[in-house]
Amino acid sequence: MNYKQKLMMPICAAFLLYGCNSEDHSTDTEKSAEDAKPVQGVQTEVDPQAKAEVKDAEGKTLGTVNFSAEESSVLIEAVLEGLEPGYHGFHVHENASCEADAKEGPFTTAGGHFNPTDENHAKHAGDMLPLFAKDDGTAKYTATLDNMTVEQLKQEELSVVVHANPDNFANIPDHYEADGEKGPNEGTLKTGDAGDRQACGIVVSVDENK
Ligand SMILES: [Cu+2]
Repeated sequence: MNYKQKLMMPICAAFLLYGCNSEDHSTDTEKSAEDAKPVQGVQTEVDPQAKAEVKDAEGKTLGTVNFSAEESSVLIEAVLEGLEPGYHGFHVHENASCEADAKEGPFTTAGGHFNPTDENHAKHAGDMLPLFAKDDGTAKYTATLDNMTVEQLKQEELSVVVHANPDNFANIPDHYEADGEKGPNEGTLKTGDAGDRQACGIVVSVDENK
């Protein structure tokens, strides 16, 4: 018996009724209680100045994305659920419109990436770090970016889009070639090949909605 085990003995005696396995403190009960918890949005220390409630094409709310100013950067925090596990392209798009039944496909009314300076992907103001969903479909996200400002998010009538596929950030080296063209093609320079739009939320200024 090592020192740690000796130390645990009296503690185990005290907790005899409840069992004592120091490595199994996350019980099934705790886990199912967590699963049952509805998405409450993002709890942040700083109140966000802008936010987006993200819904899928069936109109189900997947969670909230919060934006707050952090010195000259934007702090982005999100808690989402109901996603396909893995990486998803995640951007601020140029229109405040999230139509699930849009003619061109769900959420195509959101338009392209927010890109006021006419750059290629991944230098758009609206390009964000990818979203990663765990096997249970939940994603907890924190990032700071300085390619856009909270003022733009509040004033420019924008939306947040979660894509079906990962974002390649147009990182297609010249040793890749398609149709005689080396590197990223026009579509890749616009979208990062992140694919269909699975969820969307209109960015609203929090001050105006209090
Ligand atoms: Cu996008």
